[in-house]
Amino acid sequence: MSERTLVLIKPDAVQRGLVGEILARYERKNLTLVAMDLRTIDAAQSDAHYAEHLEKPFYPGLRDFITSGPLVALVLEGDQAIDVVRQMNGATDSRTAAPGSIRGDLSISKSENLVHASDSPESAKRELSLWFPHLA
Ligand code: FUP
Repeated sequence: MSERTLVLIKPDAVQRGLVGEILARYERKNLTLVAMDLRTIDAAQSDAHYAEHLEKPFYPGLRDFITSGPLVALVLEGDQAIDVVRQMNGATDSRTAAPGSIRGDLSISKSENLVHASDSPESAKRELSLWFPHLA
């Protein structure tokens, strides 16, 4: 079943010049690029996006990081795109993420882990309306 998922190519990836590499992987997988925007977000957008993490001890650092510079927000579409993109991104902690995944190949950090992707249909719906409210 075709799905849409919200992906962020995070500020560390932009800063390291990895946007092209990461985007190319999603394109080669034959996911459809529905929307793409380079933007720098403020603390309010971070709080809304990471609502489930607001009280976590790592959140202040995460908010500083995600607001530290431009990121690229994407909407990707394809058959089971939510799970497919999560697999391509790899485990949250890049140090243990599988080789072949974006995090496993390109990052060695648990916090600066290059990418975000929606983790369920419910998250995708919420995140798509938060980041791209003009899309249906
Ligand atoms: P993920 O769904 O893989 O992006 O991971 P989570 O929703 O669990 O965490 C969101 C972000 O918080 C991660 F991308 C990195 C950051 N994080 C930390 O910095 N430290 C932690 O201990 C856990 C998560």
